Amino acid sequence: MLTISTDPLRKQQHPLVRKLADCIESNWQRYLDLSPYQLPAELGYVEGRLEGEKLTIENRCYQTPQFRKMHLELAKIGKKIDILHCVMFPRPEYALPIFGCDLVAGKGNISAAIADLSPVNSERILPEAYHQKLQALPTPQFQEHRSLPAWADIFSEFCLFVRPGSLEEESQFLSWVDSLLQIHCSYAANALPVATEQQAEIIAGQHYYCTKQQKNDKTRRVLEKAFGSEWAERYMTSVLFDLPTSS
Ligand code: BLA
Repeated sequence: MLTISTDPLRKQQHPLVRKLADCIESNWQRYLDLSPYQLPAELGYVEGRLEGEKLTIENRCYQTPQFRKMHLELAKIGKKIDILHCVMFPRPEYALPIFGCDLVAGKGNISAAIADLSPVNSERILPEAYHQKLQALPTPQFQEHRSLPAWADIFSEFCLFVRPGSLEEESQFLSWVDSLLQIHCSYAANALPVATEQQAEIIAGQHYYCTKQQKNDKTRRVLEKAFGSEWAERYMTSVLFDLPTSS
């Protein structure tokens, strides 16, 4: 078993970022058989400067028999902003949705908290087992829901995109993500591979997902300002949302 050690950046981050990172990793450890995943050289840990502030990015990346890449990224911009980004990309042999989560925490408040299990089959529907379990969960209650930008047609009907406004709402977001991960990781651990003919459809669905995520200007702008546009393009297409290839 691969043991996950705690990293230094996490200790300095917003409590919800820290708790969410711990929650993600403990679900991964509990349900899945992790091995390391090699990110492109020199992109594991990066530092840049953004408007006089230091931007630090720390990546953790694993793979399992069912997932080609499980990526957890923590970023910090000076003392101002803490970011958690996480995506679990299934291997094309498995008809599984993509788990994705992004949390952007400002000094006093959290400006964006989003989590989803996004279907990538041509019908764009989740497996029935997911549907049943997600529907049975208590609906989380938030004062402020945020509306999705135009590129975000990849998300499921269960996508949660909110601005948590209190500790109570923060812990509701955390437990919602914990439930998504329990449903997803326990199902994936027992999933069977699909027929070879179905893999092209899964690859196409993951391509579509990545292409859309690469259109997130807010993420791109942060990276461009700190590292330049070429670097940002390379990072978004090779670390954050690289396209799957057939195995
Ligand atoms: C929004 N993402 C944002 C915002 C920033 C980042 C600064 C704006 C916050 C706000 O509007 O309040 C920045 N996110 C980053 C950076 C990284 C990152 C720099 O991950 C990485 C280094 N984004 C994802 C994933 C999802 C996602 C996996 O990476 C969803 C599953 C969604 N982020 C997402 C969405 C928005 C966002 C939908 C709002 C975009 C908008 O309103 O235009």
